[in-house]
Amino acid sequence: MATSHEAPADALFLGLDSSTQSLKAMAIDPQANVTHEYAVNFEQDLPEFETKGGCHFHADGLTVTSPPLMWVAALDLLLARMKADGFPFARVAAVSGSGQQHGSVYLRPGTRERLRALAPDQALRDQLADVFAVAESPIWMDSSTTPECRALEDAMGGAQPLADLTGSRAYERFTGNQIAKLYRTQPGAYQATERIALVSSFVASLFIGNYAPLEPGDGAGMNMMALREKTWAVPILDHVAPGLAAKLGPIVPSHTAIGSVTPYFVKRFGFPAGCRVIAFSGDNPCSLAGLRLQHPGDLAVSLGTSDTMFGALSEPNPSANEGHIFGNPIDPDGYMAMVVHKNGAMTREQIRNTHGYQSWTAFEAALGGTPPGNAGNIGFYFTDPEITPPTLGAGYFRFNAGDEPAGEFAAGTDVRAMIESQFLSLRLHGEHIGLRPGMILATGGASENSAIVRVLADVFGIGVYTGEQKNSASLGAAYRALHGWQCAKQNTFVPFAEALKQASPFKKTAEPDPQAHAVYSRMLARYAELETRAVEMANAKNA
Ligand code: XUL
Repeated sequence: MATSHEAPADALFLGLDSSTQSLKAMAIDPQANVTHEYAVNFEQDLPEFETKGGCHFHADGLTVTSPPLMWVAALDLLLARMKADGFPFARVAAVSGSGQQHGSVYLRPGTRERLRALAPDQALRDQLADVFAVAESPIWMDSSTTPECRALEDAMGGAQPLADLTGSRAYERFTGNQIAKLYRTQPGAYQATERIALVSSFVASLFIGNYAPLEPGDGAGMNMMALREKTWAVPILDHVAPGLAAKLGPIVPSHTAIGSVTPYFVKRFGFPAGCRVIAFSGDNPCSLAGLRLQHPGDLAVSLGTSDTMFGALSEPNPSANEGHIFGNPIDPDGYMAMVVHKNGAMTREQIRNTHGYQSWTAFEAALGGTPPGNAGNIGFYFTDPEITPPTLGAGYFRFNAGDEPAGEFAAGTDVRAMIESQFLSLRLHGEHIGLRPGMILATGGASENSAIVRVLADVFGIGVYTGEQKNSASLGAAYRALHGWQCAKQNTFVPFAEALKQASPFKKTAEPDPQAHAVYSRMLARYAELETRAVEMANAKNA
């Protein structure tokens, strides 16, 4: 079988990441080593768009948008910086990209022709300022579409049937609900739209000089794609707005070469004329690629501001109560699932500070000084209303070994209850949607704390690998450029692991203790019951 050796030794594969706050580029060589990195920060580098962290927060407290022209201007600036730095565009064999999920771009009739005929002596922003039917794109932080969400679930027979069909119940940020709101509140703008793109496919459109198709990784974040068939769910489109299918265009497999870079990029920057563009995907799917979660059961646990667990799976089990299932961007027959905890790092810091620990070392010593299972003490720590499990209110709820509410825990008990609770919740809710780990890759700040990683290994009963992989979305986009290029070259699907086999392996940093794991497995049913009570208590605080 042909391998990545077939790429010319000096070939580069370029991955872009158009995220909430910045546009990044990362280039890799055929052995998957990172060779170049660049970034444009929207707020700092493009102050004329007057964003906070790339966003416009509206007065209603719910609506959050970004100007799509800013994303275009960022590409101008990024490529200009790369050129000024002497980046060897002529060596780029393929480009792919990542986009913040759910955000949508509304393009006027004739945009396709404008993209095809871009003048190479002018910036993109000067040529494309008037192609947007909607000047402010709704993005993933928007939560203004609750009426549309309830209407969609009602139309589809409930939240669970919608989840079964699309991979998620209705969520405010998901694009179908945003389109329904646009049609209701600005029907003229909807009618004046020829193509609705996601952030990912919009940036891809700039590169190919044509409307770019969607793929199932990002497409699943719209509440409109039939997850298993990877085609539009026609009854949903009919419900959302008239004439929608024509505005959305097709969905193609993620590894598809969707075109070559348009002459604009060849003439202005020196890309080779045959440089392939591989379908762009969402940032979570691209992170899955960037962390090389290439087999069902490969999971990443990202311990950051929010804690996220996501991974590859072959059998999706969508739930109306937790998580999302998306298409898998590196396996056309597979899926990826994701569980998000809002209360991650801030809660760890809160408990650390409450008990006066001056360092993470002291916090970890306290964790190490208490036994796995915490002598039956269990706590729930919703510093903010939680996403998984969904709560309306916040609060800390502690229970003793007799299942009675306990006001306070001693410091060490509290530290352990909080860490165990964070991981038991990931295990419980991950299992509900089919995430059963064969290996875990821990990333993010807290993955550097070995006592915390040890609890993670014990709760799941498997070894944990660590490998701080910053910018996993742009790296994943670069990997996907290499992978898609291989597939195009061989005219068939090449396993991602085969295309990336030269990438350096991650390091195993924790092995589970079988006895501790047995304690957690016994604890899980009780934990689930107490969680129901804690959620009721949190909701009552909000009532
Ligand atoms: C995923 C989500 C966020 C954005 C961030 O559903 O809303 O992770 O993708 O860019």
